[in-house]
Amino acid sequence: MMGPPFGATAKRVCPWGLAAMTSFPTWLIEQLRAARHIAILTGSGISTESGIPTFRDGQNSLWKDFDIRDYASVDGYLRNPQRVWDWYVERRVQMDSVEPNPGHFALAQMEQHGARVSILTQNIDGLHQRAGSSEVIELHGNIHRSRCYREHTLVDTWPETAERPPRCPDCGGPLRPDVVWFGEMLPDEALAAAERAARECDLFFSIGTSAVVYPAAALPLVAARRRTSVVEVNLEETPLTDIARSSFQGPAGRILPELVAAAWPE
Ligand code: BJW
Repeated sequence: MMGPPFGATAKRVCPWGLAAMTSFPTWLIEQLRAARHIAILTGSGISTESGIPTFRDGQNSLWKDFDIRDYASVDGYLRNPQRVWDWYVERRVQMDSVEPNPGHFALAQMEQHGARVSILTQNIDGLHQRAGSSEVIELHGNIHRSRCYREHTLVDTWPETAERPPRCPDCGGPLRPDVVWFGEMLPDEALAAAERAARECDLFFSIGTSAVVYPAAALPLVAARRRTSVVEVNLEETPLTDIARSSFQGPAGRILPELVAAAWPE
């Protein structure tokens, strides 16, 4: 599906306090119904209605209380591996205690209408898989796995030992969560698959991400450069809003089920 030329879109921004039901432009409903491949970039904003905090925005965000350099960087880990390990254990327990929300389920439902749906997620919580999405590309890892800091060997669980972090069963090196910190490369295969999806899809969504962390933030631009329509769902404007063909301002857990219902009424 082709959108209007990059940068020359007539924008429809729907401020969230105003309408009880979102109204969607006809072109979007038509493209959703006709799409053969939909690519969807998600960020922490889609999981926040499940009870998981975002990183940067607002009163409940993680980095209001924690310094990113201490927790999401190799330097922070090397300075205090136990502090970082304990923080991730706490977050993993919290992520395991919540459920996918209507936003996750709406994206999983999109698959039931014939299109391939590639979820390109920056989230490490596994909620898309739990909601039933079948193609989930994890760009920043998954909190349910750990790996050896020294040899990168993957360990499928988080061993419970008195020592924190625990030791790698193979080489005795310290374990770390299998997530991507600042300054680290994203997993090659995941990034290549996400870039391919952004290039090849005929409709692209960016949902619940501030769109400031690269290279994930470049994925919508890959799609837009090929004149694929980019649609954003977020509580607020982001650097992507000007590039998106439509930007819907409101909670993903409300807007996405409304969009699916508008495209495929029962
Ligand atoms: C709702 C909502 C609701 C709320 N409904 N919406 C090019 C240019 C500039 C910099 C760089 C560049 N290339 C690389 C860099 C450096 C760096 C980077 O991007 N820095 C920028 C911040 C300046 N990138 C990297 O280091 C990456 N590695 C890399 O590029 O390697 C190559 C390289 C190496 C060395 C040098 C140069 C290149 C790695 C990035 C790893 C990010 N890791 C984290 C932590 C993961 C593990 C963990 O969870 O602990 O990933 S950081 C954090 O940010 C996390 C997230 O996945 C990521 C994105 O955040 P997200 O999800 O967008 O959250 P927020 O809080 O920012 O936004 C939430 C949004 O939701 C808001 O907009 C709300 O409004 C909205 N929202 N409720 C809808 N209900």
